[in-house]
Amino acid sequence: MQFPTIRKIRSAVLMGLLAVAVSPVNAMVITKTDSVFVSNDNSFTIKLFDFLLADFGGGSTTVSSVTVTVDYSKCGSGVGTGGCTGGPGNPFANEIGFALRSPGGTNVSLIENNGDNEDYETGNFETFASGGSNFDRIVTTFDDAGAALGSAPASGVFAPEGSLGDFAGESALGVWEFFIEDDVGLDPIGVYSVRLDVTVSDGAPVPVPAPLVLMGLGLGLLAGARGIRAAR
Ligand SMILES: [Ca+2]
Ligand SMILES: [Ca+2]
Ligand SMILES: [Ca+2]
Repeated sequence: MQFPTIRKIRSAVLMGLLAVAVSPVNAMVITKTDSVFVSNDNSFTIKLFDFLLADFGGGSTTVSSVTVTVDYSKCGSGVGTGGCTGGPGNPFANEIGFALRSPGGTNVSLIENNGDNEDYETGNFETFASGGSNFDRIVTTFDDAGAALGSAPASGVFAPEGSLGDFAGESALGVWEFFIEDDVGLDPIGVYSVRLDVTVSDGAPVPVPAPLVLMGLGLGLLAGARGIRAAR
């Protein structure tokens, strides 16, 4: 029997290292949905999402990313549990404010307005313009990787005004607050559901205990030796 060449040994060591590098990241997504209809007109609502220790299955509680999906209508006349009611008119989408606050107290604006309650928002401007007609059952997912927000509500995946990445590294455990506002009288907003998807993760490949690293190297060497035998 021949000893493995230097090249075979080198590839065997690389295989061992690869076995370490592909160890999976310990990540999971926790989803909470509030489907209680609320309407606001010159008022606001705060929806609470309680993330309990049991939700994490004994895994990490550290936030790596967050997305928020909102099903809503902004109406030029009335709003009900099924959508806009009455004639279209101008729904004044510039009145909308959406923001998310983490259990740690970090605020991220999703849609900005420039009036009334500003405790949860971080800017003093209006995301959307006035004009158009009923924005009926708009379903928007806010995701930092989404498209740029336009000047009017639209269904799809959009990046929020603030960065949901601001929550990364915080604890997901506790009460998240979702802020919904319509800041001028007439032309109400109706919200049908709010869904939070919070991904928690250890943030890096799970550390592999030393014996497993050695085992990976050993298996790599074995495979290398087999390779030599097969080649002969
Ligand atoms: Ca406001
Ligand atoms: Ca504001
Ligand atoms: Ca209004």
